[in-house]
Amino acid sequence: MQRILVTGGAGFIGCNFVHYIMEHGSVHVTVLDKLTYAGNESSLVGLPPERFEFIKGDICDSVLVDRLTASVDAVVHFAAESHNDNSLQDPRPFMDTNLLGTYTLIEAARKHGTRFHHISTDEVYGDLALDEPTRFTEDSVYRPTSPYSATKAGSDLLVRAWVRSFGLRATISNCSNNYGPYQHVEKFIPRQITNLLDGHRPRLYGKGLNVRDWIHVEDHSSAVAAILERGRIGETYLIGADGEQSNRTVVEKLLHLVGQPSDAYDLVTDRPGHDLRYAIDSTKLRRELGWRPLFEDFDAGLAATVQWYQENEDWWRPQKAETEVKYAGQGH
Ligand code: NAD
Ligand code: TDX
Repeated sequence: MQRILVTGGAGFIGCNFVHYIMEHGSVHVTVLDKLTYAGNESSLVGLPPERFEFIKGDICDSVLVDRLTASVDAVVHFAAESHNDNSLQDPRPFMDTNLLGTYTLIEAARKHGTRFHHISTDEVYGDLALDEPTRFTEDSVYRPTSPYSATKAGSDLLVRAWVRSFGLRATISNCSNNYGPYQHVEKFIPRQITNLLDGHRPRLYGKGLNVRDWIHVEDHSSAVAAILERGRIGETYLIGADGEQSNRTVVEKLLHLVGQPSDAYDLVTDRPGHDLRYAIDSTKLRRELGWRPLFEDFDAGLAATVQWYQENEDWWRPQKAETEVKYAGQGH
């Protein structure tokens, strides 16, 4: 594979993937990104210009998407409206980008016979009870609960239909919660880290008992690279690193890292419809493609992430105040 188009490459996971794939091979990358509030071109500085191109544009722009898709060997599709809380305030951009944007891309990939990889989330499977050991597998039933997860589920189903009806050469991956550098301060871990750096208390929704299955973003990148290289067309792969933690435990670990008492947090208004627990069984990916996560020590990964936000205030500071104003309006 010589040339790839990465949508949403100025976002959290997309930019980490671009850095990863360019460091681990000789591929040429074109990023297509609208630079919404969540996109940041500075996350892509330092890439070799002879192998990298940035295009500001919308994945719903069929003329632009058609032209870019025609000139690459593969499309890796990260672009999305990605935040559940935003989807509860205004679902419309989620419909446009996650559904119509994906439709626009798969139509172009179908026309040009381009290999397509669709990035999705474990949230399409709904949630699991807190007190049972069950985990999601590729055979779990789709039961999305929020406008965000419903549009991601819809986009997955579009890709599956295009594979079956039109022979689209596509794969899908559904990953658990990512953490690491370049994540927007609206998301749970960066919000709490930057609150602490600002001398404010972490804020837990409800009682803080909800569980997320954390994976370091670089492990997500290596899994996507493996699927792109060796995944079977038409298949779905779940990506996870056995990283289940309650939100309260994560906050207690962060407080420990900055030398504060473990109860120095606030409980705030819960998210409506808040999914209780996500957990991924990634056996298929590990057995079939020989993938395994390298960041298995969550405490070490969390400490490195705190250090990254300490050292990169210039990157996150411009978004912090407006993000907190938005949350204050939601009682969070
Ligand atoms: P993000 O919000 O940080 O980044 C999204 C990027 O997409 C931004 O750069 C934004 O400018 C761009 N974008 C949005 N609308 C666009 C449009 N219409 N046209 C072009 N670009 C557009 O999101 P993220 O956390 O990096 O998530 C990336 C992908 O991974 C999403 O598809 C998301 O559903 C999926 N995912 C995320 C997680 C997670 O923990 N964050 C877990 C599993 C799957
Ligand atoms: O301030 C907070 N306090 C809090 O307790 C915030 C922002 C969140 N939370 C809770 C809600 C969730 O239980 O933390 C957990 C994680 O919240 P988010 O970072 O908003 O992530 P989540 O809703 O789990 O969704 C994420 O993982 C799956 C990504 O945002 C999605 O894009 C991905 O699909």
